[in-house]
Amino acid sequence: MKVINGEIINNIPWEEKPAGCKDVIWRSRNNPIITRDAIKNSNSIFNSAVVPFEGGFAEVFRSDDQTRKQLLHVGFSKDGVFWEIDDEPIKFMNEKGGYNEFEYGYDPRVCKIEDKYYVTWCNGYKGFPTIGIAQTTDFKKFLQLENAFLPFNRNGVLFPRKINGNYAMLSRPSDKGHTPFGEIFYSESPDLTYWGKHRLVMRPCGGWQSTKVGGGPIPIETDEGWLMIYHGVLTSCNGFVYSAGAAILDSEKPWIVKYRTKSYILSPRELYECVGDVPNVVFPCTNLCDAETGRIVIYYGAADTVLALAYTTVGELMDFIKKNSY
Ligand code: BMA
Repeated sequence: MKVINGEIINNIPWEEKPAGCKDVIWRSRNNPIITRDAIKNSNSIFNSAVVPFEGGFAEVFRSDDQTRKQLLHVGFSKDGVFWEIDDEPIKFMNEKGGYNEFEYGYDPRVCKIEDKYYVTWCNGYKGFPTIGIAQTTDFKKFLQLENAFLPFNRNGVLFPRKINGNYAMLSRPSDKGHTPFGEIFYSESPDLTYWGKHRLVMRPCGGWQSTKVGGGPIPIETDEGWLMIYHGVLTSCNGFVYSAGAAILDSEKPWIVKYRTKSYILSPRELYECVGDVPNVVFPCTNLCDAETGRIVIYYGAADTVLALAYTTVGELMDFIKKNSY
C-alpha cells in the first residue's frame, strides 16, 4: 500500500524503533518535548497541531494560562522538535479587518487544503462549545470563518482534499460538560460555511473505546483508504481514560469504516501520561507523514499538561489495523 496525495517531508522528526519494542507505536526518548511552562504564564501546553511550513514546521498550540483560560498560540520550528512559541495568543480577524472576541479555544487541528492552512478548534460561542474554523497562509494573520456547526460540538477534523466535490469534516457532537458519550460523524460543505450530508462514522464499542470516540489528527490518504487515528475513552472507577486507536475509512465514502482496531495503539503508560492536570490521557491532534518513506510522527497531549511525540510507519500501522480489526 502507499500514501497518495501526500507531501514529502525530508526533515520529519524521526527516531528508530527501540530494539525489543513490540508495539506498533513507539514514543520519543525526548518526551515530553514541550513542558508545561514553555510559554510565559502558561499552566499547561498539550493537544496541539503541527504542519510542514516553509521548509520547517508551524504549530498551533493549545495552552491554558495561569487563570486557566484556554488559548491558542503559534510556534515555529526547523526540526519539529525544538519550538519557538509566541507568548501572545492568536487573535482571530474578521472580514472587516477587526479582531473577533475570543471566549476560549482548545484542541486545534491544522489542515492544508490546496494553498491555504485551516485551523479547526473547539470554540467557545456564547459559553457553548462548537467548532471554530480559521484560514491562514502565513501563520501570522488568521481569518476566522463561521463556526461550522450548532453547539454542542468538538473535535472538528478536516480532510486534506475535497471529497465528492465538497470540503469534508469529522466532528463529535457533545454536550456542555465533559460529555459521557461521543460518536464520530462526517459532514460535507461546498464553501466551509454551510455543512450537511451528515453521516455516522463510528460509535463507541468495547474496552478502551467503550464510553466515547472522537476524531484525532488529519486523516492520511492511502491507496487502501483514509488512515485515521482517533481517540477513545473508557470510564474507570477513577474517571475517564483517553487512549488512541486507528481505522481505515473508504476513500470516497469516508463514513464507511473498513477496519478499526480492537486494541488501542497508544494508551497512558508513562509517568507524564498518567500524572498531570488530568491523569491518564493521551490525546493525538497531529500525524505528519512523509509520503516517500511512510514515516509517521504523532504529536499528542499527555495528561492535559505537556506535549509528546511518538512514531510509526504507514506500512506497520495499516498492517496492525487490518490484523487487529473488529
Ligand atoms: C476532552 C478535551 C480534551 C482533553 C480531554 C481529557 O474532552 O477537553 O482537551 O484532553 O477531554 O481531559
